[in-house]
Amino acid sequence: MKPHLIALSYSPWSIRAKWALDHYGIDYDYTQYTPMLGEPWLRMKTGRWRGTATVPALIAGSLVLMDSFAIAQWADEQGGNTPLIGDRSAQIAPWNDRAEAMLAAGRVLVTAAVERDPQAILESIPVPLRKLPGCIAIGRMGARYILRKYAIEGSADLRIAEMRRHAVALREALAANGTVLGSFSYADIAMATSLQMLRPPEGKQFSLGPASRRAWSLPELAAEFEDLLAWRDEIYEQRPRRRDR
Ligand SMILES: N[C@@H](CCC(=O)N[C@@H](CS)C(=O)NCC(=O)O)C(=O)O
Repeated sequence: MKPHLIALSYSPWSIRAKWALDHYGIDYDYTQYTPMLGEPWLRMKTGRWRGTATVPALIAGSLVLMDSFAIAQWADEQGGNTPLIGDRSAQIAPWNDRAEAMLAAGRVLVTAAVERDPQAILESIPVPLRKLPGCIAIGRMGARYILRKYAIEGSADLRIAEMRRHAVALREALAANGTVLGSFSYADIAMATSLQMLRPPEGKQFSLGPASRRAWSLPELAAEFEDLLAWRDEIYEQRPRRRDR
């Protein structure tokens, strides 16, 4: 039986997992997850009845992985292409932590921006449900649900400062090596996907409506780190994923 990936097509965590699976040419069944409404189903599929349930989630036989880095490590073990992790796990893990911190800070800002914008809420609702009466109110509940589920301490300024700190570290690593660790690895994938919080990539590999695109943008940070966004866009282009779903 094929592995089954449950993911959110536009979410950077899910993009990392898909990127790793696609790098090794691993075929998998895919289910698009709906935040909040889909959670009981996600818990049932994964057996994760307690604690936080997140996507991406990969089910491969009796194995259930609910973390993008764990999914990438599993994909790496399957082999079939130049390793993204291989024996560099110890060097990659701190970059994965940086990427997580950047995304956690950015998620609060992005979700708050979506919650304020009815058009962005509408774009986040699965197409077949968009005509239902009250769908914007349900979507807004979904955004508030995410804000509560992933609440972190501190002001918006502190979050921006946190993101800036990691972006500066990335800039220094790239200046020294061209890639985060000297040759392309999962550290590049983790950091490149985190830059989505500054400005999402363009192009047909990445479909996001105009209001969502606005919500997913921090113009000041983006202007400060145009060099990193150009690096991100280049590796997205050079290393296209097989699917955007
Ligand atoms: N450490 C996890 C974090 C994943 C995560 O935060 N996923 C969020 C993305 S916003 C999610 O599942 N959101 C939907 C929800 O919580 O309903 C990973 O790397 O996979």
